[in-house]
Amino acid sequence: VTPQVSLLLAVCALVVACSQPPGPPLTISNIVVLEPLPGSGVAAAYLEIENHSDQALTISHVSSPQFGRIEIHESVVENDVARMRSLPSLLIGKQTKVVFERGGKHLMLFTAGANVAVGAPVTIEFHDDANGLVSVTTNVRARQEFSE
Ligand SMILES: [Cu+2]
Repeated sequence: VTPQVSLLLAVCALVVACSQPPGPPLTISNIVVLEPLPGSGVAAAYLEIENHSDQALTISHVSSPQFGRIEIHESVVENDVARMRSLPSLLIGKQTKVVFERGGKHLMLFTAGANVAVGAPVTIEFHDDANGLVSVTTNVRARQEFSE
């Protein structure tokens, strides 16, 4: 192999590496789904969602086979009173991570199915406005287990 050929091979390897399809544009991590409040069928979830792409993405809809409806909520303090408001969608800037945590953004999961209990699997599906879908499955956690 001449030096020219090996240089050419090295360049090809670089080009291949760069042209490989990127990973998924959206990833979900550190997801925690807390058991529904007793008798309410309403659960909360916390997570991190990251947009690895070079374009902003909008989460337009969140769903789950185990719940009737999921809303994106944000806790805000107005006149010293903590309130939650529902966000119709969530814009995630390019190369940006959004954290859902206590006292901030969270998912509110309504109308839990009969199988939703501590330890049971729950799948949550995040739909973006570019027809993307990211699905993540985790097990329901006990509230006391997660309290600080
Ligand atoms: Cu809420």
